[in-house]
Amino acid sequence: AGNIWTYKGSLGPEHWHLDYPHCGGIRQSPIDLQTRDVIVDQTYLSPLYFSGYDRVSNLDYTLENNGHTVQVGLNDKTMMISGGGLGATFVAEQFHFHWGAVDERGSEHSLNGRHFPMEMHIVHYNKKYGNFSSSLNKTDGLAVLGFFFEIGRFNVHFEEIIEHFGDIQFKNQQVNIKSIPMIDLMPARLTNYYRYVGSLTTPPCYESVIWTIFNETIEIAEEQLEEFRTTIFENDRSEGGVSIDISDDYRPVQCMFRRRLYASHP
Ligand code: SG7
Ligand code: ZN
Repeated sequence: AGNIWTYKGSLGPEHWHLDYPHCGGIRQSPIDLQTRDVIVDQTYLSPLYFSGYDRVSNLDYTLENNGHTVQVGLNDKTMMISGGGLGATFVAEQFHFHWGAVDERGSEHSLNGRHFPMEMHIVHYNKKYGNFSSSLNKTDGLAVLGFFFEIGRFNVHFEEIIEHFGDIQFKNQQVNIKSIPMIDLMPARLTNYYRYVGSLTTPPCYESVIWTIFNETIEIAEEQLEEFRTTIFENDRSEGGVSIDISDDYRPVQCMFRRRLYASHP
């Protein structure tokens, strides 16, 4: 099996399953969140409990261009989530983004068929497996929190990330940045969310993710989104020549098959 994949062309999402068989499974992500079909369970889907999300951490964050996304590594493992029907404690490992070349697309999940210009994923691993890589392929290994973005006011908190994009323009570049309280990067109201079981949205597409997608969006200015679109490239600096931007790094929505979508709110 090869170990390269892309979002376009002959190594694109329609072909991932050839080298990564899990990508052809029946619990894949992302999905279209159809609010008509949700099962509302306000007792089970209580508000999540966030621990350490309101503090700066002792260690810097690691901002990285991995050729598929902009990723921020959370180096001290002090942020955790529990409750909200997760059934375990999950430790925050990293967060990253999926964005479009234009405002009409970019998010991986959609809400009643509507896509958003960007989506952020905070990836957590199940504390009982001890670390991220041991959790990757376990049924209850990962919990990812998803947030949609909408174009709006300038977001000072995300600017603390965006202002370093000049140092990670090319694949495999990374830079340490000052930690930011995670709560500052999230919407104010976190009580309303959708829940379903799914997968990693990139190869190897392991079906190991409990997905939580929040109803409230994050505001970001068009000019800030433009920085994602125009300054982050999928190629190595050494390749020279024309640079290809990472925009449209989203997987198309997958079939629900027999799964159910749950919501914490009517
Ligand atoms: C992004 O999405 C990266 C990946 C991540 C993948 O491409 O952030 O992270 C690493 C470490 O390469 O894969 C295993 C993993 O976290 C898929 O994550 S997602 O399902 O939340 N989109
Ligand atoms: Zn993601």
